[in-house]
Amino acid sequence: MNETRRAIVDALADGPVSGPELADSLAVSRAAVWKHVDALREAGFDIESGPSGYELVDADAYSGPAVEFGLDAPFTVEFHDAVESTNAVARERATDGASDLVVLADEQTGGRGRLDREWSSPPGGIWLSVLTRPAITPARAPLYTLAASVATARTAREAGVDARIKWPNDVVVPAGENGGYRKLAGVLTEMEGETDRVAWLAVGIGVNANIDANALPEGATTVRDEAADVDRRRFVQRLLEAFDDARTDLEAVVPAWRELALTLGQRVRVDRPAGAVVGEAVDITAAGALVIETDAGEERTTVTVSAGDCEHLRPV
Ligand code: BT5
Repeated sequence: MNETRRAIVDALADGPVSGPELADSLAVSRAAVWKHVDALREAGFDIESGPSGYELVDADAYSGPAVEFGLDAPFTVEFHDAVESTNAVARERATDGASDLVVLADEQTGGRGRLDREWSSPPGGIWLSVLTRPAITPARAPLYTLAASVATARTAREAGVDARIKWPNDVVVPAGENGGYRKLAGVLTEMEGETDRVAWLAVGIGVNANIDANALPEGATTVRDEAADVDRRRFVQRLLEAFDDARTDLEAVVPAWRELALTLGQRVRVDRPAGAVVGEAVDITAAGALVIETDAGEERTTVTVSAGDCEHLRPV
C-alpha cells in the first residue's frame, strides 16, 4: 500500500475527516483523495461518508494497514504478498534498528523450520515474524517462544480448533490414541545478543490457516480442515494481542503452557546432540525445559532437556 493510502487509513481510523481537510494535510488534490478512498473501498476497507466527512468503520482486507486497524497491541505491520521468509526480512529490519515490527506474508517461497528444515508456506496460511527488543537475558528468551505457542494455541481454540502444545513449541491437534497428533502451527525464534542481554528477538509463527491439509507435508493439519476458514486479519490481530499479553506477563507463560500441553504425562523420546532421552514427560521448568523421568536402569532418574526434537511414544 502506498504512503498516501496508509496516511488516509490512519487519519480515518481516528474519526470523521472531511475531503478538503485530508487533501490539505496530505498535500494532494481533492480529486486524488476521492480516488484513494475509492481504491481503499475496493481493497476491502469499509469507509462511510457522512456530514462530517469520511470515516473508517471496518476492514476485511488482509494487509498491513488493515491488520493495524483495530489492533490492540503496539505493533507496526509490514505486509508482503510473497517473501522468501518473514524471519529473514525481520532479521534485515533488526539490522536497520526496527522494533515491535510484524512482518506478515500471504506466501513464503523459502519458509524455514528449526535446524534449517523446510517449512511449507503456500498462500492462505498465516506466516509472520514479530521483531522485538526485550530487556531480558538470553536465558529467558525461550519464554518468548513458549509465549508464541500459547498465543497461537489460544487463538486457534477461539477459531474452534482443539489446539494443544507439543514440547517445545509445536501447536498440534490430538489425533488417535497415545498422544498422536497432527501439526497445525510451528514457531521458530531467532535472536542476536550478548551473554547478558538480548539485542533483538524475531519470533516466527506459521499457522496452517485457510489451506487444504493435503497440500502440506504428511502429518500436517489446518484450521480449514479442523474447523472452517478464518478471517486471517482477525486471527492475526487476536494472535498478536495474545502474544503481547503474554510477553508483558512472562511469569504466567509457563502455567498457561502447562494447561495447553499435550506432552505432559506422555512417554516421550527426545533426540538431542548429547543423545536420546526416553521416559515420561512430567513437567517443564520455569525456563521451559522439559523434565523427563527416564526408565533406563533400575531406578527412575530425572533428566532436564532444554532443546531437542520430541516424539510422543506409545506407553509400554
Ligand atoms: C517449526 O520447525 O515448526 C517452525 C516453523 C516456523 C515457521 C514460521 S512461518 C513464519 C516464519 N518464517 C519462517 O521462515 N519460519 C517461520 P520444525 O519443528 O523444525 O518443523 C519442521 C518440520 O515440519 C518439517 O521438517 C516438516 O516435516 C514439517 N512441516 C513443514 N511444513 C509444515 C507445515 N506447513 N505444517 C506442518 N508441518 C510442516
